[in-house]
Amino acid sequence: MSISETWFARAQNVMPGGVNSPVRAFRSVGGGPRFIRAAKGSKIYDVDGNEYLDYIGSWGPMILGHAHEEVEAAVMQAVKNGLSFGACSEPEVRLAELVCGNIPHVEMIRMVSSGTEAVMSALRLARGYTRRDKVIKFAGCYHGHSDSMLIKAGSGALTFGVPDSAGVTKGAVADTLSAKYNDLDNVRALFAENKDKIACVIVEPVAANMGVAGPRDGFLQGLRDLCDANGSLLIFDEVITGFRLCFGGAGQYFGVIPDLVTYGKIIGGGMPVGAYGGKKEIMSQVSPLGPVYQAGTLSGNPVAMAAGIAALQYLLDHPQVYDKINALGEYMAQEIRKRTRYTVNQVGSLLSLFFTEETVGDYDEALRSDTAKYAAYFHKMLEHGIYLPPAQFEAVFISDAHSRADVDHTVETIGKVLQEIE
Ligand code: KE4
Repeated sequence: MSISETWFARAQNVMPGGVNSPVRAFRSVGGGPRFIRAAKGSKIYDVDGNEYLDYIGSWGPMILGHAHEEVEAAVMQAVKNGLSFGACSEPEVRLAELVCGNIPHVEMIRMVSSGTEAVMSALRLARGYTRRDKVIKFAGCYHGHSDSMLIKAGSGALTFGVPDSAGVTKGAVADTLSAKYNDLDNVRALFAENKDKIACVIVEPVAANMGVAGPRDGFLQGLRDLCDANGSLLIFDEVITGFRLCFGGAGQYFGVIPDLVTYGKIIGGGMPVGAYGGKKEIMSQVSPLGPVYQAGTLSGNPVAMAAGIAALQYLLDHPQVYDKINALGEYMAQEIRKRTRYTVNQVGSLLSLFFTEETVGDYDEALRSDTAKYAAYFHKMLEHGIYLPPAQFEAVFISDAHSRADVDHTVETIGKVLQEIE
């Protein structure tokens, strides 16, 4: 038995599925997860001493690579002053000023501790601000595990949401409507069917939880126009795209300005941080200033803030990081396309290889992928020391620590592996 297997056996005795987040259990690709003991740059190291070239980067936070000196130094320094005060502190103001001072459409921000918490709070704020109940999300987009977001994909555009998890009540999803990504007509129909009842549309401006599927030309602007025409708010869930496509995220990258944004991952530099923000007029509705309640013991935690400040400051001081990782993403996608007939979607430093030859622009199309083939591909790549997402419907994340040589080695291996599994 490998040491990872030994640890996984122990883990399953005391944690559901042996994990603290389902995707880590390798259930959609089979086999047992690797227990990771350390990471540095673009590499991770498991408890059996294996080295892997890592394309998960903790699912997005590690845009600068693992164990970045400046982020680690900032955390070590902050720790010396104590771990948590439950009181106001300078670091939370500094991180808020870094975001609001550099992203014009975020005039005010509230820190929380995860992307889920950011989305849950932003939805409550949109409902409180508009005094409307219904929200529109898109099939295949994931916005964390708050009840109202766990509805069956494609649960019928004109009917109530259907729970997609045990324990989520019909009532909890009754006001959640599911639309088709990249389909403005579908959204238009929802607005027509629910006149003056829709508080907001929440969207991943680049879908990355069905695998990567970018917005088709005009889609995001179309959502902006529909929200304006109907007095609804547009929420960009930028937990993945925020500070990744460019510092200003999808709003800046595509030139479509949301009313609210949610953040996670990169904003915490690898520590547990989420946030939601937007126009001051809307954010002023949040407690204690306004009637929309939201709170959190570890919100604005000074050690987590120190990591976020260091990561975002580095990105502001080194904008060339974006040129590099976005160019590497484009290069990797085009090199993979030379080696397969399967579909490769890429936006910036995010990409996915789908095991289908058809286009993938929405969830139904993503579901045409051959997930068994993906599983075989995943394990062969793992054997070659390349750690990809253990599920077809996730994204590859490229970091500033990845080199052109890393990508060349990866695409050559992909070429070989695809031949082996065909
Ligand atoms: P967290 O609560 O996991 O911090 O964020 C939830 C979330 C919200 N919005 C988007 C667009 C997200 O992608 C996520 C979480 N992303 C997944 C990766 N697909 C996290 C990995 C996991 O669940 O373990």
